[in-house]
Amino acid sequence: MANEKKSIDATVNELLEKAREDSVRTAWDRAAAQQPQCGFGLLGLCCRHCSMGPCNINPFGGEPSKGICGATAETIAARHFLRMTAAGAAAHSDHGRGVAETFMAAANGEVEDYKIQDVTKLYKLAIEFKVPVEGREVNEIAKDLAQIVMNEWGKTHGYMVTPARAPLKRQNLWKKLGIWPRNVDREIVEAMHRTHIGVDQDYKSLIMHAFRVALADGWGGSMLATDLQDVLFGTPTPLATEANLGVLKEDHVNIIVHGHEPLLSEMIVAAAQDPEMQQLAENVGAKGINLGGICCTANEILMRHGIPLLGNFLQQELAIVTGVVELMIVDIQCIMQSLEDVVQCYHTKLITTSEKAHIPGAEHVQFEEAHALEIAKKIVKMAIENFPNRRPNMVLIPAEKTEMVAGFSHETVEYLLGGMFRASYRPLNDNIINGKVRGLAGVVGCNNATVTPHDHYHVSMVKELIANDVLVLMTGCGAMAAAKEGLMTPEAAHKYAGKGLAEVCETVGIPPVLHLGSCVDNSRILVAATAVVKEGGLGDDISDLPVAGAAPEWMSEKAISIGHYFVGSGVFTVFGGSFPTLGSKKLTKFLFEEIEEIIGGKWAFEPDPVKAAKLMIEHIDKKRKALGIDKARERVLYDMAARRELEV
Ligand code: BF8
Ligand code: SF4
Repeated sequence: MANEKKSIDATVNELLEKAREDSVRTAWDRAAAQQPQCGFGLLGLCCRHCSMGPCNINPFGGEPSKGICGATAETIAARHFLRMTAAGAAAHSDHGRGVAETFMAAANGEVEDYKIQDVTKLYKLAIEFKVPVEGREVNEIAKDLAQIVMNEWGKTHGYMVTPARAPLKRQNLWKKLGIWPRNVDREIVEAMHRTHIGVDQDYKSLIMHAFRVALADGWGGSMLATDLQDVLFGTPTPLATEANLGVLKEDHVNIIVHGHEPLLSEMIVAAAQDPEMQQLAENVGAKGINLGGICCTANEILMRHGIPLLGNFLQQELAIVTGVVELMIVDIQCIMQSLEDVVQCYHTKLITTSEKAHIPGAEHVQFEEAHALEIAKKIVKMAIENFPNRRPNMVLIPAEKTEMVAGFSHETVEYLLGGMFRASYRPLNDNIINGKVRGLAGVVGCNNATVTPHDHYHVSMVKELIANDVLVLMTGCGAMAAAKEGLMTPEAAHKYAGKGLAEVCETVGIPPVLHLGSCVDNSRILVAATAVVKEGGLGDDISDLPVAGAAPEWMSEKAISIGHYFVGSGVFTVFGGSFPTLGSKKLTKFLFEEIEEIIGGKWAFEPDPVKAAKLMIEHIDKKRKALGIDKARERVLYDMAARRELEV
């Protein structure tokens, strides 16, 4: 297939051409080699949970209709869905645990390179976890808080604390349904138990437990990861920077951080800015050190330091194909094993750093929080020393780079809307009520080499939403797609947004598409949605709000966990690409229709991004009608039409 079909991002097509010339195989080549993919697997009808299997179910209704143990299509697909949720929740939450452990070490004074930076957020958390704050030193409070917070991963009795941030009505529903999570580890362990042969064999019960697992992630593990990262590294505030591979610099030492944990990338930022390192770079003939990020760790250092975004998931191999990357440092999650093959063709060094994530052939430099900056400097030095090995005839830096604004934490949005001294979501609620803002959408998730052209689905969906006055909140690789397309500048409001949304964005000074951070920061979307509910006038639960969620190019199990906690929070959520339960009609009907009666949110699957956006808008309008604010919007539209007539 021609390269121009692979992505809407010109850097990708240009570098795929170069990859071919350099005899480098990429995810797109391997995706082609995998065709046709197993239909049973695609439909969720393959089970390998015991050694009597693998068992496949005939999706057309003939034989085999059951696994050897008697498991039905519903059971097999639901077990698979639950295991995906558990793996996704584990990935997010184990990241969160790492942050909590570092927070505890920082509070205990055991790690000198990490300090508490957002004391206000620390106090807020302390009060929430009932840690006394009056007249106490910051570190004393932090020590007690760390001790208590760690229990969220594995307390012996009781329930998780942070889901109580949800609107009261939602909390009561979770209690009534018995899905308020107990602790992260327990819910994930129980998911593995339930999905073992011969345990939970009722698809509805499996899906309800999947809610409990997903809520432990979104309202727990991920939420605490975000909060504690903000405490340690600062809560993001808006800043301007650039996105795409054009930010690589030919005359600089280029270092890429790739993965997820800011514990590592924050230290690399500090090390790269160290004057001693800058001097070393000059000594080898470079003008300086240029740092960029791939995947969610990029979003972390973008949000807090304005470090440019190099690219999203499917650009990780291509970044190396530019031939100007001295070193790529990775930690956990979404790191392709193929990177080790790609670096063989260039001078790039690939460094793994996490005890949990090794790649055969890559050099491993174990990251330790107690010596964080020292190790980061060692890695930066390795990059500098590798600069003279660059092969000038292998270099191609694409021209594309796009200006963007990022750094929209829940707190910042509140300040921007209401002002520093009366931070409030009131102006947003008022503009939703008067119809200038039709509703809100969270568009999140990955890239997927089987969903091409890359980035197209994110960008088309988001353009359709903002053109229809829906304010879009984004995270993860989707956010990067929108940033690269130029949708994250205040000017984008005028260019792409509907009149109502554009007016609001221009008044507040925000883009129509807000970057809220990495995938664990989807918790910021939950907090923002709750703040809108609590502000008043738009119902008393998230499920009453004119909001919708989507992941048009998802691939990671984390996306399933995110989608399921969106649905579990009362949000209509539509996925593209493929959907893992389609082989079971009953289960799919349960997730796409019946679940709404139970939980207030529901799933949908629509691979066409514009049609998916229309489904989201339809849902938003349904909620506006139920709230009795649909007329307000019609009036606004009439006014606009009338104005246009006057102008003619
Ligand atoms: O956690 S969006 S490809 S990088 S999984 Fe991975 Fe998907 Fe990107 Fe971030 Ni999220
Ligand atoms: Fe087959 Fe049942 Fe074993 Fe799954 S658990 S592999 S359906 S026998």
